[in-house]
Amino acid sequence: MKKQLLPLVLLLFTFCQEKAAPPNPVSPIPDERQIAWQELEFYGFIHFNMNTFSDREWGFGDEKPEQFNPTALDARQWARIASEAGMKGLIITAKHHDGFCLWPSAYTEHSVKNSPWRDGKGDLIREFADACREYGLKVGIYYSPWDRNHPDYGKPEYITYMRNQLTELLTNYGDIFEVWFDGANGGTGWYGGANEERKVDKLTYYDWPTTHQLVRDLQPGAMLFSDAGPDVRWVGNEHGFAYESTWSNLMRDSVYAGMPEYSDKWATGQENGTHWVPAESDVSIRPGWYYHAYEDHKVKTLPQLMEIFYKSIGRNSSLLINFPVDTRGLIHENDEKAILQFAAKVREDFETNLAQDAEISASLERGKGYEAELAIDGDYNTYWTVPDGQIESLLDLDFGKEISFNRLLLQEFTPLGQRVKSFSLEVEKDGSWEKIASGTTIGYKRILRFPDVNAQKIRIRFEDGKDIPIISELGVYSAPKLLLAPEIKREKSGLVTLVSPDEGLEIRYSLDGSEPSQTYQEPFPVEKAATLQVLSADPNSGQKSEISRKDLEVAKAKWESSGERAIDENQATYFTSSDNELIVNLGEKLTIEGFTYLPMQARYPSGHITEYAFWVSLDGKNWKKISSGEFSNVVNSPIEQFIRFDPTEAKFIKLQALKTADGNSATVGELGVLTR
Ligand code: FUL
Repeated sequence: MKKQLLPLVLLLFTFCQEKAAPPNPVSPIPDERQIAWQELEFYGFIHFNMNTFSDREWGFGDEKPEQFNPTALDARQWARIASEAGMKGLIITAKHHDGFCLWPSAYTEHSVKNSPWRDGKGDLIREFADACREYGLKVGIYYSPWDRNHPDYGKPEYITYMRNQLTELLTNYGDIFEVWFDGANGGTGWYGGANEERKVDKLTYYDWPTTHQLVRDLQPGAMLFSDAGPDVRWVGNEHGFAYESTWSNLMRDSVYAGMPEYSDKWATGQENGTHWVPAESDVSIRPGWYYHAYEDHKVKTLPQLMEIFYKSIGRNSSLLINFPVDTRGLIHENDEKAILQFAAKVREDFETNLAQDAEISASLERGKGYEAELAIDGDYNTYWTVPDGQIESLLDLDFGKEISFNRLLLQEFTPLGQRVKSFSLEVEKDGSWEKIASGTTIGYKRILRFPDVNAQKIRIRFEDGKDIPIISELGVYSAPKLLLAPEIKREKSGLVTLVSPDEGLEIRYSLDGSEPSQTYQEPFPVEKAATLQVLSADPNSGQKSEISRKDLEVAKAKWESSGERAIDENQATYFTSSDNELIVNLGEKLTIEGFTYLPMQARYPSGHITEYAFWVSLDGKNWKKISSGEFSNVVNSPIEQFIRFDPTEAKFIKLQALKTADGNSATVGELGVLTR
């Protein structure tokens, strides 16, 4: 009888045991506002304003309100796409550097009220806020401190103007979740007709403490963004990449918005940072922040977007992806497709947390209320931790059988501060532990990617930290491979490299237009014209990507020209011709049936050829004109142009620019010939 009672008594004892003492926070710690914001993780930017119509990135300030005229504006379309993509909010450029206001501000004539849009009766911030709320999205405001339109910019009067406008924006449109102050400011501008350069002291001119207090008074829940926070900081680049080690702690008093050394010195955050100012990674889905038709073919690819996801959200940062809304007032079809594919792939990668079915145990436990199980209960607010002083500790998972996985996700309980400085992942192999991946900081969320590994037992080793680890959640996932065709690269010599979209895939190719069957091992030379077909295959599932085809031309190995950068097979470089000609010695006599012209692909295009003549020669002295005409839509769509003509022999070729789009010297991204 006694024997039977003992376990019961013990059980009762454990049950009645008091929760162990909670761990002490490690400062700095986030405030309530920051804790709530942290959960959003992913939200969107809308760059839509005067620049959309002037086709610029930074308007000068001399634009006219009449230019602002979207033909089919629908803020509900933006909100629908953002919410389908899993974004939790949107931030709009209420006023950018050119000073035009998307709302009918009482303090300026330079706004929608003097534009033809909605007969001057429209209020885009109202339409935007209503659409966001309809789709359950939070509403954010970008307001440029720099104003290249305003006559008073640089004087104290302008600060009053800025605060008046902020008061309008933060009073009339309901709750605002983030106010975005751009660090880019001061410089040349129109300034009411003065047309001059106005430098400001970025540290003192705006009297930030007073402006911040105004935002606090009007919108107590809003996060204040700038390079220096105070609530959320810029990640220091516009690629959407946080750092291997990303601290939410920042030496906030050493930093101010727009300081030149910010990116190199401060953007990573600091282990001993004095204030909690987490990072936000901002990036546009196209090269530009604003819409330019000439970037329609440059929307980020799925592999690029996934890289951004893992290097931002996966590295203790929030992610802010920008849509350059087009002149219709809509998110372009290409951008919508890209963001929805991205969202689907993120969902797929994190569909099943394999850790949730595992047996979890810890080398150490703090006591009741802090058990290892709490790291896999799906509740961020409960956590596993250890007794004080035990910084080095282990979490073990046993899946019950061998499983395959390639992602590890960890979350610290940040309300008690960021702690972990290094950790590693080990798997059990024949009774001993083998390290397969490691990381430094964790913070709110850290995701490690590694090649597929099979194991029944894994161990997470917390090696070093500012204090004991406090782990809210842990996830183990098997992300399906990114089954896209490999990228094809070719050098001037003819050497072809195939780049896999993901780890662990097999790549196959063929050179005669047949089904790709040859396994790719290393770069291979292709000197003659050939039809290259490639695909990726997942050896585990047997699934294959679609086939991608590229018609390769004669290699440019023997080609010589003073415009080397136009024949180097590198799309990122270009040649500028002072005499509007490009002559190439092909190094051998070829029968050609046409040529190709790739306009320069750099961010700010110049010298796109719109009218051309094409010449051939056998000796480089006597030239024969073979073709002339126009590259019709090259400004809006600078994709490769194909011109065909009757077969002709050539040892030298000459591309002559008869006209360029902007009158500048002709530029050539790449010149090629067609022999088939
Ligand atoms: C930068 C600005 O200058 C760009 O135009 C854009 O608004 C980006 C988000 O921030 O600093």
